[in-house]
Amino acid sequence: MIKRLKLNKMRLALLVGLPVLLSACIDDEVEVEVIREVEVEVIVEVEVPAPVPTPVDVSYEVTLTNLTNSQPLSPAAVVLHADGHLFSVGEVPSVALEQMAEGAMTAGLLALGMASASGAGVIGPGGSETISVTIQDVTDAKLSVTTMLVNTNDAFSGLDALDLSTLAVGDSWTATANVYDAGTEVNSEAAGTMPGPADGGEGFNATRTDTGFVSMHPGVVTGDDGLTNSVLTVQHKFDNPAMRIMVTRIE
Ligand SMILES: [Ca+2]
Ligand SMILES: [Ca+2]
Repeated sequence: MIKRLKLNKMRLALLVGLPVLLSACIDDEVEVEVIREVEVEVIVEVEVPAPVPTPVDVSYEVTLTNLTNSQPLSPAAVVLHADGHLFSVGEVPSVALEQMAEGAMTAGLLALGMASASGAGVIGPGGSETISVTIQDVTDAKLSVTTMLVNTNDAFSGLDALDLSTLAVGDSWTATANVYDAGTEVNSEAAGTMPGPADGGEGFNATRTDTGFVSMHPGVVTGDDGLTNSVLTVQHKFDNPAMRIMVTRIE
C-alpha cells in the first residue's frame, strides 16, 4: 500500500528553490513519498588564481683586470649557475672548457648557465672590462668566470662556482685569479699552435695531447729560455695571479 502525502512545504529565505522527492519505506505496509520544496543555499567555490609576483632582477657587475705583461685575455665567459663546476683542479676538463682554453670559444660554457654574459672583447695587458649579468629572483647562484691567455696553448684564468648567496645589494667581492692549465693540449709554445697575436696559430683542436686533468699552470717556456722553436719571449711569461676579479651586486 502506497500512501502519498504532501508534507511540509518549506520556504527558506535563501537562494534556490528545488523540489525534492523523498521516498522512505517506513515499514512493510507504508511507503511515504514526501514532496517538499526546500531552498538550498548553493555555495560555489571559485578558485581565484594567486597573483603572480613581479620578477625581481638580481644583477651583478663583474670587473676583470688583466695583470699580465703580454698575455691578452680572450672575451670572458661570465656564468651564473645553480650548482656544479665549470672547472676543478684535478678533474677531467669538459669539451666546453677545452674549447675555451685552446681557442677562446665560450659558447659551450655560456650555455651551462641559468644566465650568462660574454665579454665584449679582448682585455689587453693592464686593461679591464666590466661585464654585467642579470638573473631574476635568484640570489644564491654560483658565479664562474673563464678567459683564455691567448699566447698559450691552453692556459686560462678564472673563477669557479663562487657562492653569491651572502652578497647583498651594494656588496663587492674582490680576489685575484690564478692561471690554470686545461690539461688538453701540450704546452709546446711552438709556432702554429697558439691562437694569440704572438703566434696566430691554431685554436681549438679536438685531440687531447696533455695530462687530461686541470691543474695550476706550470708557466710557459720561451725562446729566451732557450726553447728554440718557441715563438714566445720572456714578456709572455706570467706568474700567478693573472687577473683581478671584482664582483658587485648592483640590484
Ligand atoms: Ca696544457
Ligand atoms: Ca685539444
